[in-house]
Amino acid sequence: MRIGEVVVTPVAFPDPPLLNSAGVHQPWALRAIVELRGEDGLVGLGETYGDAPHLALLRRAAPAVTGLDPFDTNGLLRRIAGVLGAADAPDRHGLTGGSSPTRTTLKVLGPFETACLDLQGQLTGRPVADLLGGRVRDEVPYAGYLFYRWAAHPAQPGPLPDRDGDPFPEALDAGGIVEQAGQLVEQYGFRSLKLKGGVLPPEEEVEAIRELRAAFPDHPLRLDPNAAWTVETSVRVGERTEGLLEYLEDPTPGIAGMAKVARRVPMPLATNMCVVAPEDLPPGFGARAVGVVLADHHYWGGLRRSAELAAVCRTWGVGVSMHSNSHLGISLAAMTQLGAALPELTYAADTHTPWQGGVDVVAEPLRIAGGAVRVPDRPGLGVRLDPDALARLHENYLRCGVRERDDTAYRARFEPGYRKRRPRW
Ligand code: GKR
Ligand code: MG
Repeated sequence: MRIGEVVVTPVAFPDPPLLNSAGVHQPWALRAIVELRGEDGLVGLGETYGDAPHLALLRRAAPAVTGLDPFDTNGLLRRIAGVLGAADAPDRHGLTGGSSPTRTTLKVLGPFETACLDLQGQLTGRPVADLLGGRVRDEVPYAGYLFYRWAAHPAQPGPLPDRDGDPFPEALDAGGIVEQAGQLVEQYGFRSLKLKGGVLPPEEEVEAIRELRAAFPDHPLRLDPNAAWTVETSVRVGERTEGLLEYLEDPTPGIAGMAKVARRVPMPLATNMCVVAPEDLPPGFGARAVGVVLADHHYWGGLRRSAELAAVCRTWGVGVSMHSNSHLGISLAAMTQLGAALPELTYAADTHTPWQGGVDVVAEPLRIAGGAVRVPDRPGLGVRLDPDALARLHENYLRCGVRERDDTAYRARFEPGYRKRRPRW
């Protein structure tokens, strides 16, 4: 079977005003949905970032994928690398590290590789987890992802999403975060919690962790300020949260800074910012900068390369967790298939799913219950596209006016003078 047609569709879906060290989420999150249509009617699915520069590269790569055998993922990389050359799409918000031609190629490869594996699974009648070595678990645990947030997006020109899909109130202090955690734990059964930090002065975020610990004594906790702190601040927070955190994620920018912090804090440091591509592995691991890497098939070049990353981590005695950005159900299915097959995944994976208010492009999205997603037995990724939903979300994209994620510029519209500073404290 050959891939007969490649369709890349940008979509937009409502996103609440979640705060982070770069600013605040815009009202619409962007994704691109990749369909590899086989000559025999089968469709392989992939999901990735929808920002304009990335979208342009996906569209540049798409014709090169036509005619390919979906089992030939080495050929897929050759073809994509061939058409991209030294293209380098910027990572303006910088929440997943910087960019380079290698990173750009792997980021473009990701959704096509995932869609090829979906096709391979459908052709062989096996779930993708089987193609990745077989299941080591039947359900993949996810962490409840806590965000400081505004109550609602401020009034502004242009269409705003309906607030009905967003049942969460404002959270701008420790009390608000504990309340939000309660809501998420009750609704989804999460058994681990991650707080997105880098928003308030560090002492206030330490206080939120203390209150979370008091309210949820058995939940492993993590704190991720996205490199908002200096080395000294990171060390101080590390000391004050001793015994409270399973890991501290990206407290400070860069491998060198992370290595300095790692030597002085009691808990492992995790990252989705300083070790984000193969070229970062020798310096990052050599410097002992991190104890946990958050794998992410969207920028590590797909599911098999993420499994390879996990194997490298095992060799170095580095733990594996999983990173997420605002996403839909194809990504959740891909993360679940990967998580099912990774013996090295010993932490609950991140997901933004609860923030998407049930909006999706797949017909029957996988559900989080008891803090985990049951791995589907169906062939491939185990989800199929809902064409009407895809059309609606594409219509959102056409109407919403957002073409690139820029949390900093969006926040500055309401707080003139706001700018991203890393480190800030
Ligand atoms: O959605 O605001 C967000 C997150 O901060 C995201 O962009 C990060 O990439 O979740 C991510 C992380 O763990 O750093
Ligand atoms: Mg992170």
